[in-house]
Amino acid sequence: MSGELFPRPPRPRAEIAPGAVHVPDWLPEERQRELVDVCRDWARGPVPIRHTVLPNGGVMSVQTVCVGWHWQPYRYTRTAGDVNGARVAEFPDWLLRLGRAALTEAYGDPAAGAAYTPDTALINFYDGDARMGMHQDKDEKSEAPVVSLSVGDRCVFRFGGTENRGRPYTDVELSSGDLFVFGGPSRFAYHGVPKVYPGTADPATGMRGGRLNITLRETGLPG
Ligand code: MD3
Ligand code: FE
Repeated sequence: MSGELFPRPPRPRAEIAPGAVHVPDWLPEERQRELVDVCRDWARGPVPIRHTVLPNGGVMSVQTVCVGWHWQPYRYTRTAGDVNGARVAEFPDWLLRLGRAALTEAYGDPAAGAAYTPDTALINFYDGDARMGMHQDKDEKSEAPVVSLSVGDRCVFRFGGTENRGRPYTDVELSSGDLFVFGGPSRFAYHGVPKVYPGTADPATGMRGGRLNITLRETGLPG
């Protein structure tokens, strides 16, 4: 069996703000399935996936596992002192190449792709009730773009300005296989995920429910 009962029409690529490029359906289904498999492995360890605890005592509804460097608010470390103390999994070479290909595709600029050296991946898992509030990502000491890959359930991605978390913002629906790159003036924009649509994933991706988002980043930290 292949194909979908209700195929969705192709969506055009869009630059929603300077440096913020959405490339719908970039990842083929087979590559999505491979990503789901490897994320499932990383979720088991060496540092198991967890709900990140914020300094104010709040607990994120999203579950996160990291590769290359471990992120906790508001720093990157090699070991996960807030989980089990283990060293995070190595950032694999195939993921570096995937990040370069993503940047080349989004910006149409092979030189920008070749210069990109992401050294950490944050893998977020959203069940039906998980959300991510509006925030900036500024724990990285590099201004290099962030590459985002979505797999599984569709969501509303909310993109705002760089000054504050309020309006105006642009809402974009992200679907399984979509690529989004945030560079240049968009790198430090506020953004969030106010809604996930449960049950909208194609089971062929290997997701049994929920949404995965993989972001690739340059930490700017030494080796
Ligand atoms: C814009 N993740 O992990 S991906 C995050 O879908 C995060 O899990 C969301 O926000 C998610 O920090 C959104 C899109 C995204 C990721 C990083 C960005 C947009 C960004 C960094 C700067 C600007
Ligand atoms: Fe973010």
